[in-house]
Order: sequence, then structure tokens, then C-alpha cells
Amino acid sequence: MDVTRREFLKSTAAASAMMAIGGAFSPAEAKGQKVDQWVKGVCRFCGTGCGVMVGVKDGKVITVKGDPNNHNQGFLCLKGALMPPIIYAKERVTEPLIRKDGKLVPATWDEALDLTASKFREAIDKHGPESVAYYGSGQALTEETYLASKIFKAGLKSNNVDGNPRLCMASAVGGYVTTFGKDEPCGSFDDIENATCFFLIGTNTSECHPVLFKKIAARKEANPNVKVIVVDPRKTNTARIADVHVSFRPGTDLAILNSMAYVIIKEELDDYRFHSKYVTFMGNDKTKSDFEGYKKFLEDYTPEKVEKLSGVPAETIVKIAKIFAESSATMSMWCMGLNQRIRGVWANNLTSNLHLLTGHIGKPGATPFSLTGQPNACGGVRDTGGLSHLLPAGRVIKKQEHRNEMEELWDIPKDTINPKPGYHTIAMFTALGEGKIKALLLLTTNPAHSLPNVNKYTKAMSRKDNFICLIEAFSDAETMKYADVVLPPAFWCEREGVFGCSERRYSLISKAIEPPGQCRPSVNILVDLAKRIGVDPKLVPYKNSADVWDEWRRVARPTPYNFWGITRERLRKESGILWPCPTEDHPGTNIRYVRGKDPNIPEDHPDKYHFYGKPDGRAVIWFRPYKGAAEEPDAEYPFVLTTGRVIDHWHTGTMTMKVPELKRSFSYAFVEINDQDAKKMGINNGDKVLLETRRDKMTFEAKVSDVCRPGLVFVPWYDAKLMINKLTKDAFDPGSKQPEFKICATKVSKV
Ligand SMILES: Nc1nc2c(c(=O)[nH]1)N[C@H]1C(S)=C(S)[C@@H](COP(=O)(O)OP(=O)(O)OC[C@H]3O[C@@H](n4cnc5c(=O)[nH]c(N)nc54)[C@H](O)[C@@H]3O)O[C@H]1N2
Ligand SMILES: Nc1nc2c(c(=O)[nH]1)N[C@H]1C(S)=C(S)[C@@H](COP(=O)(O)OP(=O)(O)OC[C@H]3O[C@@H](n4cnc5c(=O)[nH]c(N)nc54)[C@H](O)[C@@H]3O)O[C@H]1N2
Ligand code: SF4
Ligand SMILES: [Mo]
Repeated sequence: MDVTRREFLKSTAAASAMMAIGGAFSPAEAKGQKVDQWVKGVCRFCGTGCGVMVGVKDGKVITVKGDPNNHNQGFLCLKGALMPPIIYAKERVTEPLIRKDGKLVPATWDEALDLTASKFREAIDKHGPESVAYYGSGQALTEETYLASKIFKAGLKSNNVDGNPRLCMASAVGGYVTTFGKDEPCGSFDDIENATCFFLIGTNTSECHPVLFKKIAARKEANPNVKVIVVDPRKTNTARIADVHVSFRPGTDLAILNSMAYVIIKEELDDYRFHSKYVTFMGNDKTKSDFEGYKKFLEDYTPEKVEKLSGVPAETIVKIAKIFAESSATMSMWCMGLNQRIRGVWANNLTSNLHLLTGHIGKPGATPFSLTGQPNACGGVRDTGGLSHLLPAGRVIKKQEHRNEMEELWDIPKDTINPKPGYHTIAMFTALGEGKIKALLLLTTNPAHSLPNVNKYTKAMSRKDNFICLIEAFSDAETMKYADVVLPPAFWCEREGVFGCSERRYSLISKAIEPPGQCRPSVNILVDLAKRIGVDPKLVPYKNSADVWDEWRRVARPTPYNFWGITRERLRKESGILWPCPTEDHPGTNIRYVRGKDPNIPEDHPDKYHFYGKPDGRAVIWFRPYKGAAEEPDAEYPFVLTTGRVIDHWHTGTMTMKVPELKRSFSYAFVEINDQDAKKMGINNGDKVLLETRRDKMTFEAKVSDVCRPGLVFVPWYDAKLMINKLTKDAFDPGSKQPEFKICATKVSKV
């Protein structure tokens, strides 16, 4: 399906009309309203990390427009532009609450903090530090996550620190670390301006990263030779601008990626000079192999064999492999379609394999690039080590030298950080259900809605003998039902702090307005709570988030994450800087692992590329076999259920459901079903359809279209009243521990 220029313009015009507002346009200004002040910040929503200018009048935010100096060049999507009503929603939590006789009632800060502290203290004293836990978010500030992680790991000696990036980015982390030795992408958004082939796999970019999609579409529009390949079992809005849309049996993309490698080698399109010098070939059992061994491994993945497995015609596999390899610069992007899988790490490895095989890496426009979902999963959680197996800046709990280094930096006695990694997300909520976790602190996340197989975990949260403290901005969040104490946070631009988006870019959210009622910045809440639990005040000497930032810079400085040069002063002046950035006069880094571009590589290094995360400086091509999903469809549950997003809503809907324009366009969840399947079952648009999985059942309105392939149904997960996570499965990747939200088996019937 080579799209003609006319078709292309038609579909991008339709897509961008609903997707991006440019020229730093402000709806309020257009209506003639004048602001007193524009304050620089970052969008609250996705990992695109658009810079925003917040328009304040009489101490209130009246409008938001794109920051022309940040990477988004003044563009925002609708969600980003429609923030003001969310800030002033009547559901804002503005005072501390304590549960009494089953009901949350107002309390003073002292009462709420003292009660929380006593519950944590009691749990630690009676059951040890492993009985307390923190569950955070890629939407919390960098300073908040760094601080929470330090309080728990250094102060309370509990490594039970995890967060929603486990549901989101863990497989990308696992992929980068196993392939390159270090987390975070090699390239940057700048590559979009130079790529001649976009390989979009498992990403609905047009709805989930709209401003990046706009850049891709603009690049293609200006250069008709630029090719777009979309690999997704749904014909999404993203697929509508594709030259080739590859639809396949969900999960079989592992085999498709191997088959592409097979074709690339067979057609002699690999870059032998590159991979013979810079790549190690590695069997799945971690035994070292070589190029011949790789060729042998790939014999199981001829296009003909993979056609049978995946449903993709062999000639399509050959075609996309050639486009990928023959383009002058190929940029792959992926997101949850690859990560939320029990083979998520492997899917990440296999995508990077294609870049290492063809040398499409480290050149402008040529790079593997994982899209981050949340605005601060990279900078906030992955970088600061806010997961149960990590310490700050790429250090890991398991390595004694890393623990000792952190003990020195944190000025705590040697060998006092617990050497055992804590609970990852699913293990944490399982432990809560088993009574092993007695006190849990939740920040900027809504697990009673977002966890897979959620009935199991809300039951865990309902246990009478555990204590849950939730820091939450909106009273209608599902998790409120399970909280014993709720603390009111300052929201978004009501406090200052840093977000780090998909491309290693750190940008500052400046404080624009005062928080309402008794809301306080979470950094201050955490410091106060830590002291009351009994953490040594010397460990938390901060007055504000800027103090925490300076410590975090110091902690990262001796590592390849070095961003010593990104001072608070620079962040205030500039609109985002990419690390590594070792000195104050360093401009930031667009391309990693290349001499002369990456400040971590000495100028006189003998080789052009140096993958310094690996001892031998070589990246790894892994031989990852095809393995199916945890729950494949069968005679009893014949359909695949997949879940994901729509452009207008953010996650559990607590924010976007407050914006009338967004709520109106999608007021409730639906089931998207293939038109041929619908016809067979006599299902028409708007009919009620029952979905039943091995966990639960639920009725949705049908949306019949050609988006899903036959045998597949899709349900968006934003609707708290139709909570699809009651039906999803909580199987997870054995390496990354990320759950398989993208595939489970379901029955489908007309009601
Ligand atoms: N509007 C909006 N934007 C968002 C968010 C939001 O809630 N709303 N959330 C943000 C966050 S945190 C995240 S993580 C991102 C998610 O961004 P995306 O990953 O782009 O979004 P999803 O809809 O979760 O899933 C992407 C695609 O994966 C496909 N898929 C399903 N199964 C498979 C498979 O087996 N293989 C492949 N290759 N693809 C498969 C689905 O059909 C779907 O189109 O979006 C971010 N941006
Ligand atoms: N079925 C299915 N489930 C999924 C996914 C999927 O694709 N399918 N995707 C998964 C992914 S990728 C992700 S990232 C997770 C996200 O899952 P969650 O993090 O649980 O979802 P959110 O709705 O973003 O939750 C954020 C919460 O923080 C609150 N909040 C907003 N701002 C602030 C603030 O400034 N301070 C505080 N304290 N609270 C605030 C919001 O009101 C909301 O309740 O969901 C996962 N769940
Ligand atoms: S693309 Fe993402 S970061 Fe940019 S305005 Fe939209 S939601 Fe915000
Ligand atoms: Mo996510």
C-alpha cells in the first residue's frame, strides 16, 4: 500500500486537525484575554515532553501555549492545551483526610502525618523494613522520586521502591541494558528531521505522542521519498500514513523481526564493517557466538515460515526488511506494543538487533528509539533508580561496589544498604495481599485502576490489617477507596521541579501559581514524613526541590549519566537540555556512543563507536527465539483482547475526564471489533457486546471498523466505570517483570 501524496495529505490533515495546535497559539489570547505573566513549564501528560508557557492572570492559570524554544517549537496537542480546567476541578483534594468508621474525613496535617508515620514505624519495628513499601510514578517530579527512593533505601533500609514505569518502561530498560549495557536511548528527537525511514512498531504515535507524530508526518510530507512502516495488529491512525502497514497475529512480531534480519543478511544488506567491529553475537543462553552462528539461528525464520506463524505475507516481510536496510537513515520507534509483553525485553533486543546489523545507529536520523509514555519515567524514575532493583544513575542494588558508592555519597555507614532487591510491582501488590507488606505509600499513581487483573490487587488493598497512605490530587481516583490517609499535593505548576522526557531531555516546570487549600509540594511532604518516621534528619536536609536537584546532580556526576552541567539556573533560562552534559558550557548530547558526539568517550579513543556500558565496548546482537503470549486464544476463549489508549484521554481519566471537550469526544469505554468478525456474529455499531476472560466479564458498546484485524478486539482502559483491567492478565516478563497488558484470550458475544 504505497500511499499517494493526495491520500497522505488527506489523512495527515485529518489527523493533525485533531492533534496539534501550533504557533504557540493560546485559546484565551485569541479571545482577547491578556495574561499578567507567561511562566515556562512542561506539559503534564506524555513522554513527548512538550515545553509549555503557562499564562497566569490574577494568580490563576487561564491558558497554556507551546514553548517556541523547546523541541516542540510551540506545538501542543489538545490534551496539553486544555490543562486549565483540570487545575481548578471541583474534585481537587485540598486538605488531608483520614479514614474514620469507613469514611475519609478532614484532618490536620499533623494528625495525618503522625498517623502515617506511626503506622510505618510500627510496621518496621514489628515486622522489619521489608514490611513497608513505596509505589511511585513516572509522573512524579525527578526530585520527588529521587527523594522517596533515598528515604526508603538509605533511611528505612527497604528496597521496596517501585512504580508504574514497571507497567510501562521496564522492558525498554531491560532491552537497552542487555543490548547496550546502559539504559536510555542513543538518539534524540532531532533524528526525526534526518530519518528517511520510520519503522514504527507497537506504537500508536498519532494518538499517544501526537506532537512527535506531527514531526514525522511533516518530514514525510516535505520529502515524499521518506518511508513509514507501521507494525501493529491494529490499523491505527498512525498506520494511516504508512507506506506499509504490517498487521499480524499479536505477539508474532518477535518472529517478524528475526525474519527481517534473515532477509537483510540474505540480500547482503547488512553492514559487515560495522557489526564485525562493534557487535558481539550472543546466544539466548548467554553463550558467545558469531555471525555464522547468527545466520544459523535465523534459518528458523525464513519469510515463508514466518508467514505461516504471523499471517504476514512473505513478500511483505522481504519488502519491509529491504526498506529498513536500504534507507539512508532508519529510525525505529516503539512503545507499549513491544514493552507490555511477557517477551518485552526480547522484542526490544530484536528491534535493536536490526540497527546493529545494518549500522543504522549513531548517525543523524539512524537510531533505535524507545518512546517513553509518561512525562517523567526516564528522568524521574529510570535515571534516579526509582525501581526495586536499582540505585541512582544506572547503579544496581545487587552490585556491592554500587551500594558502597551510594553509601559514601549518601554519607551512611558502609554495607548498610540492603543487598537484596525489593518487590517489583506485581510482587509488591501480591505481598500486600499476603499480609507481608503492612504499610504502603503511593504517589501520583492510581493502581486500583491501572494494575492488570486488578480484582486480585484491589482485594489486597482492601485488607483490614494493612495501611495505605495515598498522595493524590483528585478525589475521584479509584485508589481513594482503599486509602487510610490521603494527603493533598501541589499539582503540576503549583510547585517547581524537573521532568525528563523520552530523549534524555531535562526541562524545568517553574512554579506559576500557589496551590489551593492546604496542598503542599510532595518534596516537602516526603521530608516531613521521613523525619516523623525517624529517618536521620541529616539524610533529608532539603528546603525545596532545588536542593534535591543539586544532590542528584552530584550523585550522577561520577557516572555516564553525568549531567553536572544542567544547573537549576540553566534550566530556568533554557528550554530543556539533553544529558550527558558534564559542564555548564556543554550544549547537551544528541547522539550517544559516538566519539566526538558523546562526552563520555575520550576524544582520543581509537574507535568511532564505543558502547561503554559493555566491558568490551561492543553492543550485543541477541538470538531471541519466538515465544508466544502467556495466554493464547483457544477454542474456549477464541479472541485476543488488547488494551491501550485514545488520543483524548490520559490513563485512568482522573484529569482528562474533567475537560468538557475531551470528555465529550470519548465519554465511556467501548470495544473495537473487526467488521468481518462483527458481521459473522451479527454485531452492529452500538450493539452491546459481552467480553469474558478467565478473570472477569463486562459489557461494552461495539465500535465496528477495520482497525482491529480479525480475531482481535481492543478496549481503551481509561474508563473507571468499565474497568478493563478486571479482565486483563497479570503474567509478566521474567526479566523486566512488566505485565502483558497487550495480549490475553477472551470470549466475545452479542448481548
Ligand atoms: N492520549 C494518550 N497519550 C498517552 C497516554 C495516554 O494515556 N493517552 N499514555 C502515555 C503512556 S504512559 C504510554 S506508556 C504511551 C503508550 O503509547 P502506545 O504504546 O503508542 O499506546 P497503546 O495504545 O498502549 O499501544 C500501542 C499499540 O500497540 C499495539 N499492539 C498490541 N499488541 C501488539 C503486539 O503484539 N505487537 C505490536 N507490535 N503491537 C501491538 C496496539 O494495537 C496499539 O495500537 O502513551 C503515552 N501517551
Ligand atoms: N489495561 C491497561 N492497563 C494499563 C496500561 C495499558 O496499556 N492497558 N498501561 C500501563 C501504563 S503504560 C502505565 S504508565 C500505567 C499508568 O497508571 P497510573 O499511574 O495508575 O495512572 P494515572 O491515571 O496516570 O494515575 C496518576 C494518578 O495521580 C494523580 N495525580 C495527578 N497529578 C498528580 C500530582 O501532581 N500529584 C499527585 N500526588 N497525584 C497526582 C491522578 O489523579 C491519578 O490518580 O497504567 C498501566 N495500565
Ligand atoms: S504531545 Fe504529549 S507532551 Fe506534547 S502537548 Fe500532547 S500530551 Fe503534552
Ligand atoms: Mo506508560
